[in-house]
Amino acid sequence: MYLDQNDAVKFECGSLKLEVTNGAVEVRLDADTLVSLTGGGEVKISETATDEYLIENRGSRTVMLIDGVESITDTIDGAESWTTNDTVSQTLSGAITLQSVESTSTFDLIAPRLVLTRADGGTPIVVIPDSDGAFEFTNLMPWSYEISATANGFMSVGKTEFPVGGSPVTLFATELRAGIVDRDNIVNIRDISAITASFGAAIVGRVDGFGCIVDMNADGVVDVRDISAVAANFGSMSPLAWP
Ligand SMILES: [Ca+2]
Ligand SMILES: [Ca+2]
Repeated sequence: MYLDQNDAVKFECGSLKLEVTNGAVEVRLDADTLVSLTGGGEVKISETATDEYLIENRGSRTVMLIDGVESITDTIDGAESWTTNDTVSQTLSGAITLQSVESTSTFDLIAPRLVLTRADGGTPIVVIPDSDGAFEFTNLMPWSYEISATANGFMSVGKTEFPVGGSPVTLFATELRAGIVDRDNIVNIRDISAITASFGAAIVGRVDGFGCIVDMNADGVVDVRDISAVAANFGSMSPLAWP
């Protein structure tokens, strides 16, 4: 795979030869490695052994080799050997808010989480947002990912199959909507009824005697703010799409 800004790239997969006549190019030599070459010139990359490459600057202009993870910037002068043992690093950031929750000091009770998974599977990466709702995933390998934002009592928000590539990715800020009271995935009359039954009650831990989450905004009391937050989402189903 390569990203070519000016169609001046030739890439031969079999012999792993890359030639750049000018402009900037990023090329993924294998699934784990991304090399950024910036500047003009003519560059040839050839595989000299398994996971070892020879990069030759054959032009008259300076060519920079940027190693992803350690941010090494090297000027290629003549030829340089290079291996693929480095891991590339990229960041994905964004911010979430929770409907009806004015103070993020209650985040601990509500436990929002961001879960990131490679689109082709693998172990999920879980991040807890900061006290202002901001989150960041670091040291990501450029790949296609899926993300889900979850919080107890709130509908999840998810985004599928989006790329994280050569530059940092910032997702749109998103609000998680209230309504997962009885813990099924649809907001309906049973959820409203459960909150109404606890109206005016002081609640510890957001939950009533039946295990329903009735204090949506985790302020310790069940009142009109909790009911109206859930009623606003009547008929909605979790998960919702990330904007
Ligand atoms: Ca429900
Ligand atoms: Ca409340």
